[in-house]
Amino acid sequence: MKPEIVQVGPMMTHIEAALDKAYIVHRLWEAEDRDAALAEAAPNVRAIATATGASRAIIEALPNLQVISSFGVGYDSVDAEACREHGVRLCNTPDCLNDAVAELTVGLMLALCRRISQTDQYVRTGKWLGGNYTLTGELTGARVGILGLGRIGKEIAARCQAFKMRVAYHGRREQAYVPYEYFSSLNEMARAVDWLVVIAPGGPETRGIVSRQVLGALGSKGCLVNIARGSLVDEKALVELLQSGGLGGAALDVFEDEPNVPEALLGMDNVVLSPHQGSATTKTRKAMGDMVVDNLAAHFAGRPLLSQVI
Ligand code: 8YV
Repeated sequence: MKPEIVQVGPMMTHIEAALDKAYIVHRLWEAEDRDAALAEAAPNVRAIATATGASRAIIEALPNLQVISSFGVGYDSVDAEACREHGVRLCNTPDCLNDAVAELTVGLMLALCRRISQTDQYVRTGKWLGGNYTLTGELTGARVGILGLGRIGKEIAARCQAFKMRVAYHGRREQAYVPYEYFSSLNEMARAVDWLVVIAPGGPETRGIVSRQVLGALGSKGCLVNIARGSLVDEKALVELLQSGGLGGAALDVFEDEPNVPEALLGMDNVVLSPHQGSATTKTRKAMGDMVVDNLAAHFAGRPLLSQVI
């Protein structure tokens, strides 16, 4: 008998095909009456596969739930507290996306600093024929502060070093054997750097930590890069400081209310916008999907999970 699982929302084709092979899959979004479908399946369901999180309501609707396999390294959309309370294991898809996310981070920094979107438009619209584009900034020699020197943060740091930038970091604690300057205060780091790169996990603990004060400390020449979660940044303050010139620029892959982006950002020249593309390469998303499937397989075979967070 195949184990029964719930899939909360659509996932990549290769994931769904692999799930169908191994499990009876209840695809909630396809049901006419989602709640009725969930209630009917509930007694036999032992796992959830999801790319869009799992609420307390769904976790508590499944009395025999053992494991949640979540797509993505960040699992802030899964109710971790409810998992702990009900003894549900939670696994994510770390590491396989480190390079893709780090690569896009540096790409966004280059795009902002060297005005790549604007210069592309400059050529396409024939403006070059009328004269050269204005001079831009440069990453070389600039100072970057990384908020969250975890696995992805370290890949970003290494790439920044390759660009001859000076790297510092802030996190809950100083790390041993890390060749970058540590700031115990985010505010002080923001004051000291030209670029602030946000790559700490989302969730209640980090909500709003890139506050108006931190953005103000980064200052009129400073640039913010957010490749983590919109929830870490005070988006209202960000917009206001960009408008007033209190902050130099921003490169944003994530937003508070995706896919909605504050209207005011759309017309700004000192802003680069990206639609949550950090891990969105064919290669990386395939690897993440495989990990969702492999974590479930490990669970049902009684082997250790590949990446257990709870
Ligand atoms: C994905 C991400 O875009 O891994 C993460 O935490 O934010 C991205 O890799 C996201 O998980 C898509 O569901």
